[in-house]
Amino acid sequence: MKPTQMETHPKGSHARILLSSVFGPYAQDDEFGSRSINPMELYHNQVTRAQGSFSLRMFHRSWGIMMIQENISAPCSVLDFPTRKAFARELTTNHYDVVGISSIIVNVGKVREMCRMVRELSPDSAIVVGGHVAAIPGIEAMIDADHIVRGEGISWMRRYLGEDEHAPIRHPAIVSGLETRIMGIRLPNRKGGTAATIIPSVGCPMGCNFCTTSAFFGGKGKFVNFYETGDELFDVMCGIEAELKVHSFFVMDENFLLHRTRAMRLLERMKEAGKSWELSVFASANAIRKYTMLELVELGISWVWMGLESPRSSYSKLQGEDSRQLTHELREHGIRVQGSTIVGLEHHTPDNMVEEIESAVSHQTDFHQFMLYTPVPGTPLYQEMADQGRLLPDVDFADVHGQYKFNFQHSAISRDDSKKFLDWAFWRDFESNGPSLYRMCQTMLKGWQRYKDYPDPRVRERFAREVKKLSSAYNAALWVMEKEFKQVNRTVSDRIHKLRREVEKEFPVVARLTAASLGPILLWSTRREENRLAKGRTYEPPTFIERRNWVPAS
Ligand code: B12
Ligand code: SF4
Repeated sequence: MKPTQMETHPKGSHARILLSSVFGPYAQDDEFGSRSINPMELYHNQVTRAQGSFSLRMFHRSWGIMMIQENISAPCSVLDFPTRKAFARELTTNHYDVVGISSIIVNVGKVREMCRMVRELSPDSAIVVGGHVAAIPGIEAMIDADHIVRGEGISWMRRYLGEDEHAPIRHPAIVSGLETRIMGIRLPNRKGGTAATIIPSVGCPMGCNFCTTSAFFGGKGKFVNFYETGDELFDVMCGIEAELKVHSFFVMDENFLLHRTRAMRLLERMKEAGKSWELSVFASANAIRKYTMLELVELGISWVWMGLESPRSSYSKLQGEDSRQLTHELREHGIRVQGSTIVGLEHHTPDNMVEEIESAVSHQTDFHQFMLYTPVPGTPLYQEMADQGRLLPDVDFADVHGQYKFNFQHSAISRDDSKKFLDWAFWRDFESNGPSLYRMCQTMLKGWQRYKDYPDPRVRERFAREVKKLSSAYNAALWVMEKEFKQVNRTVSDRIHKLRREVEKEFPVVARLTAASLGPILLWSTRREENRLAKGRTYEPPTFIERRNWVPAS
């Protein structure tokens, strides 16, 4: 039974819905497609994974199903990060008319198993599968689902339940990161202490040929906007600020700064209302260049995730940009930069790969993500590789995530070497630039020094808020990093020392006191963590169950 065309559920908005992410545990090798190299952690998976106990560890909820739940009026449970047992228990203790499973491509094996479980434990339920997994060609034959949903899911689910698909989008209050830990310490879950996630749109109109999010929501020239204007966005952010008591927002929009009119209207509203917000955004270099540094700073941009593809590659976002200069400038203005570099582009060879990685590392970003060039199902690149017969047969989808080995025949680099280059890139960035936490401290201090007397009180307040951490706990962390990094790279350790002295000059009493009191404890926890990691310690997210419009089954 594999109809994918639209039909309305007979119970409409009275249908009882379960929306689930795929089951864990995630950070281990198993037959369902979990891989130890592919944990459910943003930074440790693809950014700071070579940084040992200095790696930033945290989880992020499955926002797609949270958005869908918030925007339908049917009784609905969201089950996030279940175990197989928890999923089975939920299916058997509550009767569901519809079971929605959200997944990305790597987890297709888990989707298959979950569909099987639904058929066995809740045979009357209709199964709906959505998220990027739906882009796999021939998925209909791989899993036993009733509906496979490609693209935007809120409007699909509203149509399926006979609701108004064009109704305004309500935004759930989402705490961005969970169970953050670094240097062996789990940070306390203080209300308002973590950013809120805001999702203004899905997709990206730039349409780079390898880009899966762009392709999934329509490709070049297309994307789905949930909030068109700065006014709408401002209102949503005010609501979430009040509910979660946050000043900081993780803006989950593939290219937030590209939409200048919306961003500038948001800035106007922030100024009128005296909002001292911090925004972490994804943006391409040419979109960033549409703003002056002061505009970015006043808009509260404090962290930018930016593609830094090789200057020799053909991706339009870097044309004419000197990305090294831009990175430097942003950091000088207190804006943390997370660079993103692709390893194994078409023009890469064993002879130029080292030089290309060195060029990426020389950007001296705060964070650096490296990813293998990967044709992912649903993208133009995948089609191209398939047409050229270059996709490698027998590569499990569970291994197609860009952090392991090529899934295609590269013209010059072997599959095994792709992993070696990728691992080396992470290591080289860590070794020559130091822990990301140290680099962030550098950027924070620069921002504070430049803007502490700025005329706009919103801006002063923001930098003062950030620097509070630097003058206390982060200075203790600098003391530890300086000590521990001596064994890795003495020059970097000396640089950390210099930064610590500068911090202590700005904040002579607090900074010294915290380094002296908290430093030794952090040193102990860092070393303990290093030992645990060496013994194979991994981390898993907790399971969540959240019900909305809920009525117990009769
Ligand atoms: C947050 C995030 C994560 C979080 C975890 C989220 C989670 N709980 O699963 C973390 C950081 C841990 C993570 C990890 C990984 N991620 Co990730 N992640 C994202 C990110 C940045 C945001 C996802 C999001 O919430 N988007 C906003 C929501 C609204 O969109 P959405 O999820 O697509 O949902 C919409 C539709 O897809 C649909 N939909 C979704 N689910 C369902 C369910 C039903 C029933 C229906 C009807 C519809 C539907 O409706 C939603 C609303 O329109 C995306 C990039 C992006 N911009 O989307 C990458 C992304 C999803 N991740 C990706 C990848 C590859 C990974 C990793 C493999 C890491 C890596 N090496 O790159 C790991 C996998 C970890 C694992 N073991 O599973 C890819 C997926 C590629 C693919 N085609 O499958 C993406 C697209 C990034 C990219 N451009 O490459 N990720
Ligand atoms: S600019 Fe970034 S998000 Fe947009 S299509 Fe290119 S890679 Fe994807």
